[in-house]
Amino acid sequence: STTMFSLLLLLVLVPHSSALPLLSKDEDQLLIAEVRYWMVGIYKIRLTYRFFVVLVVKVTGKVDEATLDVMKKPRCGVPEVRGYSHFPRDLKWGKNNVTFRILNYTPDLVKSDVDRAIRRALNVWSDVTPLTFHKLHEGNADIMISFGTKEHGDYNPFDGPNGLLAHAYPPGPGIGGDTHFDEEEHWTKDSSMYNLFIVAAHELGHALGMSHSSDPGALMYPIYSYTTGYPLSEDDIEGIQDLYGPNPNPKKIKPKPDAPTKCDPMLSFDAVTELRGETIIFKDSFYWRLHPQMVEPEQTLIKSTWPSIPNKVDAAYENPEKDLVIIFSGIRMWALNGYNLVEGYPKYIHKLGLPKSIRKIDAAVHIRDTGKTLLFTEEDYWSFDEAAGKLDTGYPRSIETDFPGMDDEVDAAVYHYGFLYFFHEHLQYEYSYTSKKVIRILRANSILNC
Ligand SMILES: [Ca+2]
Ligand SMILES: [Ca+2]
Ligand SMILES: [Ca+2]
Ligand SMILES: [Zn+2]
Ligand SMILES: [Zn+2]
Repeated sequence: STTMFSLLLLLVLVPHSSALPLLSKDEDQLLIAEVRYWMVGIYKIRLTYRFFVVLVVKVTGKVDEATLDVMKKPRCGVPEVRGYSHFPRDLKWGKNNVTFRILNYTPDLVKSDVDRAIRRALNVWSDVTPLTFHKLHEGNADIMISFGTKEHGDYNPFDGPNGLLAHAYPPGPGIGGDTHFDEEEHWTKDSSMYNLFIVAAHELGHALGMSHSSDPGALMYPIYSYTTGYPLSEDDIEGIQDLYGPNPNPKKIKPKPDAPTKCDPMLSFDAVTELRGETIIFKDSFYWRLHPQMVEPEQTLIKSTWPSIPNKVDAAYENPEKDLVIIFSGIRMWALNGYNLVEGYPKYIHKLGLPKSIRKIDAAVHIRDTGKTLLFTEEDYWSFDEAAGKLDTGYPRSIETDFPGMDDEVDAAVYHYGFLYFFHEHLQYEYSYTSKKVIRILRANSILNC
């Protein structure tokens, strides 16, 4: 089983002698507000005039209050033009050639892998800016990189395995730009534990002047997720270019997509399912999680919760009797128990009895009252008997014939107290299972409180 990893990167005020200039009263207020935003109820903060950025990892089965606070997003109707943010007064390096030095190495990786991870992490930022990074082997570099445990020389101790992972100081003299990794973590070059390249790319973003982004697709979003490919999103690129400008010799890069915006009137969904009383809505490489007591749905990368599930989900349904959620992608399916993946998956969808010609399932929904699961494929649907573990005879049948008032195809479906909710493109059809007709048509994203 896989545990859900949420990495919270938190802005904290720490007592410290000042290598960075003191902040004005206004900036102080701004910082305090930002710190409250990230940290409500987590730490008691002693307010002084220094700040730096800490990477915290939390390994829990559930997202808790703290995570919810981190994930607060602007309300609907206030379009989020940009997600990124900088440090107060736009702290940045006043030159384009920045020096770095690796002071020591982790025993978790061979030396050349650490060198490569740091160089790649710096290249991520230099690809889109005029910045160049020159490595020093001795003396004082702008960005001093080191691994340390517990108290490691800056009065901001690490905490043993998990918890704090790393921290970095924004640009400035002395400790400014310095980037520290907790040696008690297990650093990897793959996805098995904390990927040094990904964490370094995020931390070095801070060392260049990037603060956290509210866009869950951004590298600077305060939740870690392992990704392959170029880790910056459009939001990160805009943010860093706002400080340093673009690369005069632009590199060919493919940014990670920004997260879909929930109140986009044309928003459609990939899959919708219940999960123990919550609603999970899949769209592209993200999902929203909506709890009945939550006003704001929270948006997360699929990969950051379930690294082995593909970036695109086709369909999903909950079987409450078995306490399982089945997730479909292409010809494969996965099972979740709560947020944990069930062993023995993925399995082929053809195990359900579907013909080999079916290459994907558009939507799936379990009807609690009948014990049947409906599987929608293009203009047809099938009925799977959960108790018997096989498809019912007489299927497939036409969607248009059996669900009058509905479109002939379905993107996603979910069942609630005798009503079926079909999603197709930007619309949602509320269908009464008992009176066999469409009761009303809504915007698809009204489910996200838009
Ligand atoms: Ca420095
Ligand atoms: Ca730690
Ligand atoms: Ca779908
Ligand atoms: Zn951070
Ligand atoms: Zn440190």
